Amino acid sequence: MKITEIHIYRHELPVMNGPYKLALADVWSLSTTLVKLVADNGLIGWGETCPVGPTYAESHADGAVAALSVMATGLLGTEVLPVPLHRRMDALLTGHNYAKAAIDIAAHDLLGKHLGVSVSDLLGGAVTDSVPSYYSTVIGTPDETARIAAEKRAEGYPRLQVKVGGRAVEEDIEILHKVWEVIRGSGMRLAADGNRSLTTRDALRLSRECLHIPFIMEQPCNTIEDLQKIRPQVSHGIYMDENGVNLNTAITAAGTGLVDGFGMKVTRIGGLHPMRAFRDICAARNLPHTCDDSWGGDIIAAACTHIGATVAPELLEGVWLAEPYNAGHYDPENGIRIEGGYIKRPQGPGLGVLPDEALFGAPVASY
Ligand code: 0XW
Ligand code: MG
Repeated sequence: MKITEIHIYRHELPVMNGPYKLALADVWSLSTTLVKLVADNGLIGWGETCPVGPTYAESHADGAVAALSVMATGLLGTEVLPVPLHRRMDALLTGHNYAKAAIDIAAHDLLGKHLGVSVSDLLGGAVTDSVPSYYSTVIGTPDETARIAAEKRAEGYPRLQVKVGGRAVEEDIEILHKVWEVIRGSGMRLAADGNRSLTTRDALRLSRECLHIPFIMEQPCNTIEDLQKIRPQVSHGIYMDENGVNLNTAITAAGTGLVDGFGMKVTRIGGLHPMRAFRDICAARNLPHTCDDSWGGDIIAAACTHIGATVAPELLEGVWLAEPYNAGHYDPENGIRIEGGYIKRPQGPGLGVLPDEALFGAPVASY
């Protein structure tokens, strides 16, 4: 099965009850990029990539379209199989994992449809049909964040990620104390995500002044060197998120014991094929991790859910979806939803999601 057509679409995803407020960015609306691959047997596969604004990571919406356009012509005629496809993409363009991921996801969708199996089967096999999610708060006041924590605990979320940073560390410390009062004893796991924003000075204070609260420090500071600096001084576990830009950085972080786990994004690492290798490296070192993406609709949500369903349950920290912030679904019937803190694994071949193409309008580019 070979690629015969590539169509690229742009679609706007306004943030419901926005903004989504991170330490270093407020986002009101996200521009997602969708890829439709058509194969020589007439089958269609969908992929998606949606950076959460231009400052979260080294990725942005226009960059995705540009990178896809650089590769598109050279991908026509390529076998729809992950290994030759990634080799070809790497021969056409260095880096730009987040754009390659959209092609990778569409290829997995196509291949699953072709073979009559789900994407999780392609990735080695699902071990659950009910995939845990987690709730991520926005940067907010201590009382408001504690109220959300109580609400999400009651809804059944097994994990909460509290955003910290971008303000006085005293406020973050207060938030973690208040949230812990609300969730202690419930079994709900807790992460404090600095999204690269804390100085090492403040990260050390956050850990020291919350000694009794068992949270994970997720990407507290900006660089790997910062993480190396605080690592021997903090008593909390550290997860790497934004610094894990490819398999190479993930292998080093896991292999040198720099981190205790990862927040991982399917698109940042280049798609489901490298994500599968990442999953297995983490399993070899007994390291927990998430299977997320930074934003997106039903296509990216299905991709994250399928890979999440294949992770050893004791190592899966959850699959985060932008679904609670999205106004609707691409697939009104089989759209991916979080219910009671868990996501049903999509059924059917491929991703198990069939987008209503009319939503996306005309392609911005076709090859
Ligand atoms: C909570 N997320 C998975 C969604 C936003 O893109 C930020 C991200 C994170 O953990 O950094
Ligand atoms: Mg994070």
